[in-house]
Amino acid sequence: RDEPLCDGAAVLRGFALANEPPLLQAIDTIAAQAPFRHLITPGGFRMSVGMTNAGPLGWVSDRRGYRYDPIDPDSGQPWPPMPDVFLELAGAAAAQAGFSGFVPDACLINRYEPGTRLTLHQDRNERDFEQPIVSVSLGIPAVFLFGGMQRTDRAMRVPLAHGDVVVWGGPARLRYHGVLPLKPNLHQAFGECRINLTFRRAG
Ligand code: MD5
Ligand code: FE
Repeated sequence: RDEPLCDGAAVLRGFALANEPPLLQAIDTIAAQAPFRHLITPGGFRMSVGMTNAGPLGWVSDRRGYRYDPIDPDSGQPWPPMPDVFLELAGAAAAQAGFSGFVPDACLINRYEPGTRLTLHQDRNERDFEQPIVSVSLGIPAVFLFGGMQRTDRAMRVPLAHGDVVVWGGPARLRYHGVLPLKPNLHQAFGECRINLTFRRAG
């Protein structure tokens, strides 16, 4: 069931399926305290992906740059706590892919609606690139772009469906990646959206 994508990256198909109800419930609780919002990039563009966070650190972007912040800038309060079901899922997925002892301190929650995309980028705001990143796809399917170490390297297209978990570590950790514009679709529990949980050890 596990598909190695390349050295350091593995797709665990359906790994999160058994946890669908508690994950959905936890996302609703987090979004009630820290609603999804469209952040502004340092270049002044509004991101089409809606974002919120859970855990000690949250990823934020504004005209000053990208960073992790313990405080939600919209509320002035700490981000909602990381639910146990998140910690357990991320730790179990990382361990299955060969990264035991993964304890994330940040969960970025990305909400994609039809037409929403994420342009090619690298994740490099974290302190320790030896730590893997665990990504959980929920809701309507998406096509993930998995590129190389340079933006212009040819990207693989990886379809990701509800319940799929990807672990990015080792040499895959700093590869360029993105998400193609989401096609209109409907998921019975998540509606017209794709939710991605991105677990990181940021601090
Ligand atoms: C998503 N989110 O589907 C993805 C999942 C983000 C983001 O990219 O920055 O919010 S995480 C995918 C990822 C992370 C780290 C490395 C690699 C992919 N990679 O080497 O391809 O919303
Ligand atoms: Fe990323």
